[in-house]
Amino acid sequence: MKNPFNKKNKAAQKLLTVEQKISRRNFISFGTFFIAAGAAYSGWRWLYNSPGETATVTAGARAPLRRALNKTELAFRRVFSNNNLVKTYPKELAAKNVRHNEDIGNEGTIEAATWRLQVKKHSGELLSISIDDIKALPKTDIVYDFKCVEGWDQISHWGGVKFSDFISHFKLDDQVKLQYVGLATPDKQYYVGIDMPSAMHPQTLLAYEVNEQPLPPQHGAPLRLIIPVKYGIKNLKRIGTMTFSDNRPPDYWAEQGYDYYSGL
Ligand SMILES: Nc1nc2c(c(=O)[nH]1)N[C@H]1C(S)=C(S)[C@@H](COP(=O)(O)O)O[C@H]1N2
Ligand SMILES: [Mo]
Repeated sequence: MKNPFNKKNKAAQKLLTVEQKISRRNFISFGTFFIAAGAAYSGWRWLYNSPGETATVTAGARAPLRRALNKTELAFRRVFSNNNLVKTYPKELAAKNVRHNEDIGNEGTIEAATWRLQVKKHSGELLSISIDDIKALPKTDIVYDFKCVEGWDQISHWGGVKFSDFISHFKLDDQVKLQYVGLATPDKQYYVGIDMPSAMHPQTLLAYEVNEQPLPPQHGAPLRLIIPVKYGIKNLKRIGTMTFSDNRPPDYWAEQGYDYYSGL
């Protein structure tokens, strides 16, 4: 029998070159892996040791992370258009048991009959609007995939008045020339700031229904924000006040380090 490792054996030589190739490839891929892992680790160390941002309306994030978030916001805002609609679904696909998340500023129940939406114009002038005033406006429904930053999503069905219809009905057109709208719960425990283009997006609703039924307390009765172009954190439940400004309004989760824009 021939010695397969005999150098004069051509087949054996081929075999050896294949094995050499494999071992060279192994060396390269492991090497690349260790270099990449090392780079990832030092990148993480760099981020971890970098200073926190100066607390303003956003706080709690490492400065380089906040810079990156602000850059992605600019990129998002450049491509944002009110003609880009979030995907919608037939209502049969909407969840029957709508998931319920956190309730900061939305604990217990409040009396819808005495509740008022307090709209504070930039001039300081106040409007006080009842839920019946809002329900008298044309109703819009939307069935879309609601997304929470915590990693769950659910197709759900909401009904209410389009934010833009609300604005024109209550003659707030001069207010929406400002850059932001601020919303807060009546007790001011939860609050969000929304850039005006997103607020005026045609799918943004002041919602008072879920699955064609009045909103139950845990979903923000009597009125909540449904803003499909944003993550769940911006969809404030139990709206108490609305303000308009050119500065970013305070935002509960942005103060905890989350992205201010939180766009989808
Ligand atoms: N007032 C108030 N609104 C809120 C919250 C909150 O804690 N308080 N949580 C937000 C978050 S993180 C999510 S995901 C949605 C959840 O809405 P749901 O309970 O109707 O599913 O509400 C948003 N609106
Ligand atoms: Mo959320």
